[in-house]
Amino acid sequence: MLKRLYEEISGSYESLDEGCQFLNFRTNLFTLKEVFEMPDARVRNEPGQEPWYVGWGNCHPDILNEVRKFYSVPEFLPEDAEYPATENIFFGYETGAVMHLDYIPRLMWQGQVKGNKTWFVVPVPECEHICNKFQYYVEPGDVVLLDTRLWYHATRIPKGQFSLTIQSEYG
Ligand SMILES: O=C(O)CCC(=O)C(=O)O
Ligand SMILES: [Fe+2]
Repeated sequence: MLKRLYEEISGSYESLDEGCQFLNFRTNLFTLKEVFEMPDARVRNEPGQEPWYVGWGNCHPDILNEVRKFYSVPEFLPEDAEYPATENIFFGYETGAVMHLDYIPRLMWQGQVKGNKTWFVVPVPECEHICNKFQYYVEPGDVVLLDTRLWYHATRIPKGQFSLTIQSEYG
């Protein structure tokens, strides 16, 4: 469905050149178009294929509207919170996100839609004397709230599993 939306809605791929970030982590695919055009066997992570894992900002208003028909933002977020007009999608197999900090203006929430994932969380050096690293495992339906600006984070998906996540900000 996502592939069809990006192919049919004009200007959608271009939105990624205009401030909406594409993250390829360890994957050798450098644009969303390349992701949607990879061979079927690799899409399904068949034996012998190289696993892929990517994320991007879904900030084209028409595509965001379509995708939001399938979920709503977590109901327990503060009623007076400010939300950006974009959400991020992360999906793929196995490798997950490399360890990083986010440079974002607000706090983030992330809903696990499909598959399971382990998060590895590490404090910034300023907090190492009292903060400990930790990890946790999420399943479909779990929502993560983590200040990803203050905690380094990486993710890993169990071998052979596909993970799909919706992530955005509130503040
Ligand atoms: O879901 C992932 O694999 C990484 C997500 C992430 O980096 C984030 O939400 O800031
Ligand atoms: Fe992040």
